[in-house]
Amino acid sequence: MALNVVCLVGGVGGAKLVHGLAQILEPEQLTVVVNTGDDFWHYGLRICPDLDTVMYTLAGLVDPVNGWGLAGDTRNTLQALSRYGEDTWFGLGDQDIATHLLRTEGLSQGKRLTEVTQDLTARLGIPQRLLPMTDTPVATMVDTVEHGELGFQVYFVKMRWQPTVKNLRLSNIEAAAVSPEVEDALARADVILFGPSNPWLSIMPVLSVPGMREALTSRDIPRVAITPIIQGEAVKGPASKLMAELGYKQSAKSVVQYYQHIVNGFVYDIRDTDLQVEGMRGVALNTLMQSDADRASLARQVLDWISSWN
Ligand code: FO1
Repeated sequence: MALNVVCLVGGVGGAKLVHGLAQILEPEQLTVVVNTGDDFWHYGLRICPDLDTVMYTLAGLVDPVNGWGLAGDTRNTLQALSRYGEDTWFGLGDQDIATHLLRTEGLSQGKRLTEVTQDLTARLGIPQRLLPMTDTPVATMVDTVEHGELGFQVYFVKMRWQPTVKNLRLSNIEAAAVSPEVEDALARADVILFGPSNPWLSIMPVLSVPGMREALTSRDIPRVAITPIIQGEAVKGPASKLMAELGYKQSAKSVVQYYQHIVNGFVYDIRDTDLQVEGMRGVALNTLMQSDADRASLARQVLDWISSWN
């Protein structure tokens, strides 16, 4: 039986697992639902960093060092902007700008973000389905001790996630809805995976779309989260620092507890011990994906474990 897998993700960590899944599943078996809380307008362009990170990763075009942006890209446009005296804090590559131009053009023609994304992925030859979590523009706002409320990219990129986070808010989320494409993918899913993305910054926005929790939990199927935390540390990014600031203990166990009412299985790392949580299935795997082979291996082991459930 062909298994339909839906994977919810944010940026770099999630994209790695998606790449692993893409290596072992037929393209029509995989749908990726991506966080759009990080999206923003910059120089008149609509930028969707997490969608682009997953798209470039699946296309084999991603910058292998950063994990986002395009491999071999240049920064001539940014240099020209600095000549005008602009503070070029957001690292837009010249080729990356082509993506933002086409996306912005598509949106200005009245297309939905889902349609624009389908068009971009098709043109890059990506056969898997890549879906934004919603078509409505929403924005993760980060309330900080030092600077008050900041837009996500200002907090994350400009301020290098150094400010102390007090709270997170999703602007315009009340106007958002689950798209027909996400609804359909979830209705046909045999397994839902929550990628090793930041639960608060990347997955929480997805779960906050009105109707999303119901769509995720309406049927009794495996819903499995993969830890982004190994031995209390984030593999990449501010997850661990943020946990402490939001009052959680810095451990994978806090991630399980955060997901407790939405997932029924949890993949923690082999380096962590004693993480079995009552009422939830758990397994320890090597979740540190350092090579393409690691990605495929983790994806295979997660799906093999899930198929052993019944
Ligand atoms: N992340 C950075 O840390 N610095 C950057 O200058 C930067 C530029 C950038 C440009 C396009 C893009 O699609 C992503 C970019 N990112 C950058 C990554 C991105 O902002 C974050 O990784 C995500 O929003 C968090 O998942």
